[in-house]
Amino acid sequence: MTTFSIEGKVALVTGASYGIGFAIASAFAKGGAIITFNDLSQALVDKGIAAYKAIGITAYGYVCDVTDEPSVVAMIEQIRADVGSIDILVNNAGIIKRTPMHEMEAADFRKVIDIDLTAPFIMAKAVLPDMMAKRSGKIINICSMMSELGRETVSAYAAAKGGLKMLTRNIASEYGAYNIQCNGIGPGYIATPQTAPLRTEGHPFNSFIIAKTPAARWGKPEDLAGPALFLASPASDFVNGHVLYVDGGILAYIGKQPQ
Ligand code: NAP
Ligand code: GCO
Repeated sequence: MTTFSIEGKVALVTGASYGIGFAIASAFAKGGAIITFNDLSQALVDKGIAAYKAIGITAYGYVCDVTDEPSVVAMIEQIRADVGSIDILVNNAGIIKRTPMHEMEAADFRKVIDIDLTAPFIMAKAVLPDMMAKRSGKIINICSMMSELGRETVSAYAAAKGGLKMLTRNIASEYGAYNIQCNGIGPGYIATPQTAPLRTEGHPFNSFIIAKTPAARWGKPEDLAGPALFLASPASDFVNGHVLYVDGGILAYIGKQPQ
């Protein structure tokens, strides 16, 4: 079914050596896309390439800090030379710092904003010219429950992910006329290294999230593959500026009453 086909498309998934990015890039590869990804060190890029190879995927890896605009521009140029211009960009790379706001250093707040919000701007700005020339492109920003909700200790992350939702809507507004669609994916609570501290045995957050999720489980990175494939394919050519929440129903649910 060509509607969902991304056969031959060039996809760049940032921060995709593991975690959610790896799951999305793997799904794209199985859909016939050419996979490119970046990470902060050659060691992690090599680890990622080996992980993709272990599941039968030839991935192209690049060392690039997504906050470093000259490095991003150089990476995009290298990808264009290696495999072609980028058709699908997934802004996945991100960090979180969990600190009570009144104790958070401004430098730490700025670092989260830089990686989780400014970097998606830098990445999208770098790929837009080729997409505009081709009059086709897909940009997918990995947002969060914190694009809609707050909680203790994640002020910087919520501010960044809330901003990323609006950056998504603005890219959709400004570039829709070029047949470029920009949408977000808002994962719920997913079992990855980023949430590992919240999933330790007996951690109260563990049972809290289970009670807040109708699906009564943590999400898996693979739960995001289908939604990402939809937003990367022609099936979503008239979907623009939308954040697709893949959260097991958290945002719809008041939470299970204590037994
Ligand atoms: P993760 O396990 O922490 O992986 C994050 C990835 O981003 C790592 O590969 C990391 O590389 C990379 N990265 C960080 N800073 C970077 C930079 N400056 N330049 C290039 N790469 C960088 O995170 P995850 O759980 O897979 O989450 C991926 C995305 O989904 C993030 O945007 C996160 O905010 C979002 N998200 C996660 C959840 C969840 O529950 N897990 C839910 C909603 C949204 P290094 O290993 O080198 O640091
Ligand atoms: C946290 C978690 C969340 C998840 C995700 C939820 O500390 O609350 O890390 O922020 O990572 O963003 O959608």
